[in-house]
Amino acid sequence: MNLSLEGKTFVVMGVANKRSIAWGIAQSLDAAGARLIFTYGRERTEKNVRQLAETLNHQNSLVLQCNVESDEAIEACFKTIKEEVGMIDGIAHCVAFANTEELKGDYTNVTREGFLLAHNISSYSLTAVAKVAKELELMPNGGSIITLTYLGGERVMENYNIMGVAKASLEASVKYLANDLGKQNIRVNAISAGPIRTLSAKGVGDFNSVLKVMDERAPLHRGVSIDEVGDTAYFLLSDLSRGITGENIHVDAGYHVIG
Ligand code: N5H
Repeated sequence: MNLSLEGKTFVVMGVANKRSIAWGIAQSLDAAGARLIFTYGRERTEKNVRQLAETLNHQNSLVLQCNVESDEAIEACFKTIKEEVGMIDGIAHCVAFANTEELKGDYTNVTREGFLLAHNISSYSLTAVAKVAKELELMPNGGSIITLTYLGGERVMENYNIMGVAKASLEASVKYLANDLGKQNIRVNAISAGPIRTLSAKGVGDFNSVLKVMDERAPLHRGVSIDEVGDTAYFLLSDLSRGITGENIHVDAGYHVIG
């Protein structure tokens, strides 16, 4: 089995800065020889993404805006990708959002608007992207799609609240999408990452204590890094994982097996 990703192209959605899990994924794919296309949501992250992309082995990455709240924007973005590169081999979907004020206290504080917003950006966006990739026949030779989730989608984790419910929806979508896209030999999987200090974790009051619990209780007695998630993404996006779809792999130092 060839470990190289040379000659393969992947779309990485959701790099915000050098701490982003998406950036860990990009670095692993780049080290394996892949060509990358980056998409960002907010205008203000474009410069960051371009600067980071310049540090990769593979130069001239395509960097495009993709507002995942809009079907038209997603379609336009992936049409541009098709025009520029013809076909791709996979997508890393690393996008989520919920209102900060709904990520603390009681889950029942969530509003209808906040509930829909979190589901729209954090869950439906995966389905919307998979749908467009299928319709545009972007992966004619088969492919692999991955998304990021967290243990709070499977069980109650303090403060995760609406994001937990959105991740549960995302994880269920992975299974239904795996079943649909399997006909085109496109695999769909999730990585459930342990807590990592990313932009998304910013503003989380007691993040230090969440990390401390990893050191104390996770089977490996430590936290995980973006490059560890990146290497699992590399595996899932490569042919090494060709028999795996609809799966959720925990890259969390084993924390999910602890009661
Ligand atoms: C149990 C926890 C702690 C509670 C933290 C929840 C984090 C949820 C993730 C969402 C995506 C964070 C989020 O949307 C924050 C925004 O309200 C405010 N931030 C922003 O607007 C920044 C600037 C932008 C760029 O952020 C986004 N998302 O676009 C979970 C943690 C132990 C693990 C964790 C941090 C999980 C996770 O899903 O990220």
